[in-house]
Amino acid sequence: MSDTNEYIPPKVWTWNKASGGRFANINRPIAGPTHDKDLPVGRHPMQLYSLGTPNGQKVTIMLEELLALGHAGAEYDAWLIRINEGEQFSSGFVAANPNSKIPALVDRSGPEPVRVFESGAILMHLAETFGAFLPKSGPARAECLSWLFWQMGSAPYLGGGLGHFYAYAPTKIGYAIDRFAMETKRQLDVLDRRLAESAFLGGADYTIADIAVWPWYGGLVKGLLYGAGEFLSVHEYTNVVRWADQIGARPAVRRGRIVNRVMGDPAAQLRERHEASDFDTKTQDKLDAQAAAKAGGAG
Ligand SMILES: N[C@@H](CCC(=O)N[C@@H](CS)C(=O)NCC(=O)O)C(=O)O
Repeated sequence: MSDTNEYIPPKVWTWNKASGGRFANINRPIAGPTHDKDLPVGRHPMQLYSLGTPNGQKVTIMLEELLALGHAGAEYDAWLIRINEGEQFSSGFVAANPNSKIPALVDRSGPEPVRVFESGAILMHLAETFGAFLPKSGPARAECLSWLFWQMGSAPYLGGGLGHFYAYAPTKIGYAIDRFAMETKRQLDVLDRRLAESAFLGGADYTIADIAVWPWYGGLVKGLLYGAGEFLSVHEYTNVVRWADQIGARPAVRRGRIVNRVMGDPAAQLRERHEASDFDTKTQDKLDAQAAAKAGGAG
């Protein structure tokens, strides 16, 4: 039986701006800046340009973990990049990340600013700079890096595959959803088996591998991604759930995961972070209350 909606690819693909779906307005087949605008620079050594998505959360969690260990050099300004408004295509952002995706870090601790893009590279840069959350050598380092790069290669199937076709695509395509649900469940099983034999992904210690994987797969098993928890029977991955809860309870993770967030509970949104005290005074619920009090006072 032939599908009347079947897509027959043309000989040469051309850009159809009306392809629809969430994010259609920012997708384009070319790189480079769309407009001239410099990035802001704050006073701290680390300047982060990001958004509180799973990829962004990895870096803010890492920075908060480093600060919790007492590394003052990890003090940071976290500037908000609204990707749905195309801010990743400014000339300043493209200079920090030619791939126009959050997160992008500019390390200003040395004589010249150093740009670092790709969240895995940023985690490694910070881990090596501060000598933390990455074993220095041997099998433990190899295991940590293996799981770090596993995340980099695997999460696009979860986000760009399952998440896109299950939650965002303008039509539900059974073939695509089935394909990526199968792969996502296989990945969850990979993690579940590893976490049955080991406390953390790299071994006995918490490392950048956990920091990279947690926002994606920890979020998924806690039912926080794409409304797909029941669909994927995530409760079956009991070792991943145990690990996700353990990491989610860490104070630095509780701070890092709300930085640059613009959606959800206003109490869990710290849209920009410039000082440690911002967690107490500048979450969105507090800013809204201040604005309401001011408006009430003025009226
Ligand atoms: N492999 C990249 C992925 C980064 C990424 O996909 N970022 C998304 C948000 S989570 C983004 O900036 N999208 C904007 C766009 O595609 O224009 C990393 O790990 O840093």
